[in-house]
Amino acid sequence: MAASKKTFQRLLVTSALPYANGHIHLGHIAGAYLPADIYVRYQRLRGVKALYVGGSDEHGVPITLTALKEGVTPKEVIDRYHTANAEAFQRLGISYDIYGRTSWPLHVNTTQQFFNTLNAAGYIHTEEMELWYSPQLERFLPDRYVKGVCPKCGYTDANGDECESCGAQYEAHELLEPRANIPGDTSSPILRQSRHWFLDLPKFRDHLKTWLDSHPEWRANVKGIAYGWVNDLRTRCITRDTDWGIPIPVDDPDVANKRIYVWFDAPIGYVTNTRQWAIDNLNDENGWEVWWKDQDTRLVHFIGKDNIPFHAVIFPAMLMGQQDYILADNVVGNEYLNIFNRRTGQSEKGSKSRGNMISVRWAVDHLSVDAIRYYLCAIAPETRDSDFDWDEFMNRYNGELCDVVGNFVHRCLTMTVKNFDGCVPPADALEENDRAMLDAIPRQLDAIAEALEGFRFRQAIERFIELGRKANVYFDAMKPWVTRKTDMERTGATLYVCCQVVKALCCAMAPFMPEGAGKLADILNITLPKNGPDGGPDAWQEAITLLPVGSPINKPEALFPKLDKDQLAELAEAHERGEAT
Ligand code: B3M
Ligand code: ZN
Repeated sequence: MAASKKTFQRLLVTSALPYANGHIHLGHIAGAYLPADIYVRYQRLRGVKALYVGGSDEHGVPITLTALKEGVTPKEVIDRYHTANAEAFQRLGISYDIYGRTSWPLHVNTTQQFFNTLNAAGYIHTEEMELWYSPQLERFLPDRYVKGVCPKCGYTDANGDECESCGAQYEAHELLEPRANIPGDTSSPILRQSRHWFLDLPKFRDHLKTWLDSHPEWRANVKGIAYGWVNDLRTRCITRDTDWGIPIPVDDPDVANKRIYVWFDAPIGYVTNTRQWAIDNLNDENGWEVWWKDQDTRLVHFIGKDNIPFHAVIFPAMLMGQQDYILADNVVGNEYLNIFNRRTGQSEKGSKSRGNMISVRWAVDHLSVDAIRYYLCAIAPETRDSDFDWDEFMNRYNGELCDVVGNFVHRCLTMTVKNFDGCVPPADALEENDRAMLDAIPRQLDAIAEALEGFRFRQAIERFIELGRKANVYFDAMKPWVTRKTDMERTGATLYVCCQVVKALCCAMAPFMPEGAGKLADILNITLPKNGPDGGPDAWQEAITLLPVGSPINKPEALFPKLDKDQLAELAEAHERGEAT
């Protein structure tokens, strides 16, 4: 039910563009990045023409506020964190085809084209509005520059026009007890008139509804939020009083100290980055168009839940207004990964001020990439929030990936190398048990594929482990270490079957644990195809073709080294001391 009904020629996957104002952390990864990467790696293995686009979001108040608080320029902030985050993603094996930047000059062009097309078609108009203004700094206080008490729920750290606590949106003047959120500004904000550009979202109501109705297979959280918005569409301000952002491309004296709102330009970054990818890789300025305008392209966005309205309502409306763009076939919205505090025994939100976040750069310095990816996929916050918990990390990684899969692979390959001269043994003596195990391989791979196609990543990785469990049951029942003493033919048949399972495990683990898969492929002397955006052979099909008798097997090394208790305790304590950010 979850997979698309239509068949497509190519697949375009995006992950939300994180603000380049801080280090990417495991909460981000579990939501929008790892699932997308697993999905793309799987599709590439299947030979699908797939392009995975990401990048930094470099505009908006999150950037300028960080710059202000750190006493540096916005440019310094984005350069620092863009570089750091691109590297962190790469170290974690997030396999973008391009990791772009919304500060690229090309992005000004794409964004202004979007704006102009919408404007020419009558979807943009201006309105006068009352906004908070600092008399001391003589500047407007957009978005998070002003804080106050939420008029709906009383939350005391609410933003100028929306409350992060209850989700309410309101007019600036409704905010209670406003105060400037700028170091050194002690004046009381006042309301002042400013003219802004608005996107006429209600004009897209019918089109949005029809499109949402055509996707009953989407996750419930995404549909719920999207329908909520579509049933209550309002015009939306798409400019701000700031000098950091993309200039408004109209001839009007009022645009001078205003820029396009970050949430207008950010999703257009997906298009810009595709354009840049085509220029860099195809040397073709128009090479991007097929990815965004051909009805045979399947577009899938991976995001965290706070980004759902932008990807399931506003950006689609902006695309509809361009006339010739495709719309997303799925918007995979994830819940949050919280942190389990071992001292209090409570789950808590990851937050900068608490210092409880675990950055990717710290994590990859201290843990193996496959261990991180395994655990985060196993607890992915798909339908509800989940907790990062160090004890669970160790138990699941050691108990599942190491003990079930790693151990089976090691036992099988060590015995094969020792007893059969490093070659896949002859299979002359296959019996019913052996055939049943061989038959289970394609069924289990199908089950993994079915879960992945349906964006159920937790289930997919469970089914992968299940193949390992079945293999262990088989191995223990056949007792090759016993039969070895009396019946080499029987032992050979058992290990022949086990080698086939190992080959299937190698392919099936590749989307989740690419490092382990690479090592195992080397041991088995097989190559997993490195398919790119042009597609290629279907390695998933290839995975169920049997390794021929006599194929060479190298001496195995441990794929997934176990974590020990002391090591884990040290990491958990460093995390508690706030050293993992
Ligand atoms: N930068 C918000 C975030 O990082 C925003 C996403 C943009 S996606 C086009 O969650
Ligand atoms: Zn509120």
